[in-house]
This record gives sequence, C-alpha cells and structure tokens, in this order.
Amino acid sequence: MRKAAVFLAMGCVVLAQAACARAAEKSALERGELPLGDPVEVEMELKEYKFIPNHFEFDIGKLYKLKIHNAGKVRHEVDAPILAVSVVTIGVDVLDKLGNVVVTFRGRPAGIELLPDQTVHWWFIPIKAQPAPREFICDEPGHLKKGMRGVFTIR
Ligand SMILES: [Cu+2]
Repeated sequence: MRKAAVFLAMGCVVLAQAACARAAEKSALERGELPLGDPVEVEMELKEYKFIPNHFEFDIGKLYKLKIHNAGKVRHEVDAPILAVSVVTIGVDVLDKLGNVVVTFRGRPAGIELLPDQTVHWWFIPIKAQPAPREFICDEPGHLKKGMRGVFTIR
C-alpha cells in the first residue's frame, strides 16, 4: 500500500514536470489564462531601414497582440514612448527561434530592441485616443536619418 502511494506520488511529480515543460512554451496570455478574449493580431516587420507596415491604427478598448519581428541583418528598435503611455501593456513576450515564449516582461516598454531574426509579442489595450498620427522610430544610430520611422493612431 505504501509502495503504491510512493509510486503514485512519483507519477504525479513526473506528470507535473511534463506539464511544466509544456506550459513553459506559452505565456499566460497565450494559454488564455487571462480573461481578455482573443487578441487582434497585428504584425510589424523591421528591416533596413523601414517598418513594414509603417502605419498602424488601433481602437480603444481592444486587446492587441503586436507581433514584432526583426527581419533585417542588424539590430533595430521600436521606440514608441507615446504608444506606451496610451495603452495598458499586459506583457511583452520574448520568443525563441521555435516560436516558444521564453520570457514575459511586465510594465511599459518605451523602447524594444531586437537583434536580427528576433521576435517579441507586445500585448496591450489602447486606453487613450491619439487621433492625430503619432510617430515611432528606430533609434539605432543613423537609422532614423535613413527613414526608419512610422506612425500610429488610436481612435
Ligand atoms: Cu533600425
């Protein structure tokens, strides 16, 4: 009886470890543990020396998952301090090469730097209207001069 209980306990530990290993691949947001509903997924690609697309429109109150990928050969940044203060950031997921979430940051990201071939997912809900186009830039040396800027609005 005692042996069976020990085996059962060990089995639970093994199952729990397996569950943890699987759970580590997704953030709480992606596992749907936060009752926010399905996000509006929007993609932003960074390249030399542009954002693709370079114009974004967000709606107040909707949950967004902004998928930012550096498809370039050098480091790029998304410096968007006005966007950061106009939204509630739920989290910023950092993905590995297989698309698994390896780190989730909380708090307001005024700037996000990405090395080549890196991806982050910025989850946020716009709360402040920005009806006039507001700029975001890449602040890596010389990139803004080469035209690496974009605009967003929030309605
Ligand atoms: Cu850049």
